[in-house]
Amino acid sequence: MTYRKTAGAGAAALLTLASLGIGASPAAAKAPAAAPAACTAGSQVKETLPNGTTWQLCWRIDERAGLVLDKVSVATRRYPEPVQVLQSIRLAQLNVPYDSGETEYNDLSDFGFGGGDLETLTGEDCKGGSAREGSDGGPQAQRRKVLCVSAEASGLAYRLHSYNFQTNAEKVYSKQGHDLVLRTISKVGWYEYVTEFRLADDGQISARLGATGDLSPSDYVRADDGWPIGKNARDYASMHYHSAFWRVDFNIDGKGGEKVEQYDTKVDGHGSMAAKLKTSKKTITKEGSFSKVNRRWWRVVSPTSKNKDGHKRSYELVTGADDRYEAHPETTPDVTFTQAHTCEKFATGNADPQCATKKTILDYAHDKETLKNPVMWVRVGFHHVPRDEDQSPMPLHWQGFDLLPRDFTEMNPLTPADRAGVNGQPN
Ligand SMILES: [Cu+2]
Repeated sequence: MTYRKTAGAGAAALLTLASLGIGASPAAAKAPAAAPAACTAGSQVKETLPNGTTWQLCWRIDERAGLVLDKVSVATRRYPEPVQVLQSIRLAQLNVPYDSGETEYNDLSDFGFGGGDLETLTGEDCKGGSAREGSDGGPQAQRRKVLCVSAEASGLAYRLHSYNFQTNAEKVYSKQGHDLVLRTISKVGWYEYVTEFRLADDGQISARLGATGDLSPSDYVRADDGWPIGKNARDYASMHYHSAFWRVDFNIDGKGGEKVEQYDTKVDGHGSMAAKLKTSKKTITKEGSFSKVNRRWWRVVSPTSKNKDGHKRSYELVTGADDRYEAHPETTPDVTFTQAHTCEKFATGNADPQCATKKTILDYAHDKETLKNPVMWVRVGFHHVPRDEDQSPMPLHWQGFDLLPRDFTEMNPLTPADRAGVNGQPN
């Protein structure tokens, strides 16, 4: 994976959460006085990471979609006033077709990540973290310990060896970063899926899905569609896809009404030394699906909320490793933007009677409605070719994406006090 920060963090030691105030009572009382509305349908998480960044959100379990985060806001030591980022973020489908063409599942809409399929945390599931109790989202709404909240080291956050030519003063700035991690585990058939959101102390949000458990014992196939697992050339475990979708609804600074922008950079002649590259912006005003070409990226930008430099606040979609499943039209585009409608809950296999003719994101976008409150549907695929090491249990394999703050604050929110004047071209 090409996670900017989280890839290297997997093996990093958990911090002792007691030292962070996580796990005790609502001990993040050091956090700045908070604003966002109380959690109506779920429970609150509000935690301050060692560098002073406080994330606050509501969480709940949807019977189908599993872990849902609502009203996600961030405050930092430098910018202590909490500012909302997301209205909600959740998985929106997991499509699993087998290469044999004989089997296909939609794990969210056919089975669901909540209810009875949601695992109670045990063993080392949440070692070093705090296991939170909440409703499992099933018909009985059983209250169980299902959410793990932890702070994990994310590696070097920044490093600068500065030198002042006037005073000859030198100084090294070096800081370790941390993520607030929210994690649930759902057992669907033989697989166990880890739903994870990582909220970094520099404002980045990462969504990812991990798969572990066991290879399905019933999905052994002819040699052409599988990989030999076990002795010699006897058992072939089926190759298959995991195409995951997430539904992301921004609400930047609680103002809503975000705009979607797409940026492309193309070679445009030559300068005296190197090629000239020209970057152009296209505002996406109507519903539609889009895919990456070289250097293309998207951002969701507030038309009204600005940072202290007068720049519009936004978050950028950063995608990494991805296998596209082009055999379905709905699992082909990288991202789809649609106007928010409450009955449009899943990227595919949508069964809400309120939008009976709208089964997939392509149906949602078909009438090219004007985007007034855009919802972003992100697809990330993984073609799983089983290997001997997948048993047993199978090591976690991950897929996901990052949301990167772009001009959300006028400087790095982790800027140390004596770098505060470094903003714009130095004299
Ligand atoms: Cu798999």
